[in-house]
Amino acid sequence: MGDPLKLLMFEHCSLCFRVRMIAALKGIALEEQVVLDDDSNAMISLVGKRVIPILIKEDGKPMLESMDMVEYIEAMGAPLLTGPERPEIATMCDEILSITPYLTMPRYPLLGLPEMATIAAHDHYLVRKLKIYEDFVPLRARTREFLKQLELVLDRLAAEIKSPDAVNGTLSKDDIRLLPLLRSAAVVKGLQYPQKVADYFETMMARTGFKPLPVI
Ligand SMILES: N[C@@H](CCC(=O)N[C@@H](CS)C(=O)NCC(=O)O)C(=O)O
Repeated sequence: MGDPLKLLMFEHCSLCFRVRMIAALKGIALEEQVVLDDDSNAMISLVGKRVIPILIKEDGKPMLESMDMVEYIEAMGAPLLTGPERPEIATMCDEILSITPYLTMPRYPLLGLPEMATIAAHDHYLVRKLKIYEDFVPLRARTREFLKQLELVLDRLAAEIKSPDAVNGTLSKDDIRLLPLLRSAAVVKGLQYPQKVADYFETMMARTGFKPLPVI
């Protein structure tokens, strides 16, 4: 037997949470290593570029692509993601993801997350993101506008949730796509999930054993 699986990750990263989620649901040991945002070398020295998540397999070899990591862990022991996938869920995940970064990115630096535990890492994150996004203060001031857009998608999602235990009734890759996005969006104070989405979010988070992120 080799070393346990190790995940290089950011706490706020929804792609990382896909991997943490499948490992937790399957009871597979996964060592979590949070990378400081300014520690590009931690990533580059392993895979030649700055990217997160990185899974270090039992043989010490790194693996990229979160869904490949999910499939790798899913192949261990009894299958868990046995339910059907529905294209409309993947499409709604894309729609959620087209809105949530405007709400979440300007909030993550305020949450005391371990990837921003030093002022250098915190500011590295800000400098990176402010190259892509509008200044965070005006963005946060537009919270109501983005929440309105998001709530329209969430209302449609609520109508598609078949069970609080699994979006399609039985666990599938759609749950791996969806739950991490709901975990991220839940950092926004004032966002009220429709009842069926709230039930799904709470049930699924409890199943993973992870606490939600702080809310601001
Ligand atoms: N397709 C890849 C995408 C990985 C990705 O885009 N990761 C983002 C973080 S969520 C990243 O590394 N961004 C560069 C950075 O943080 O500097 C996957 O699913 O794992």
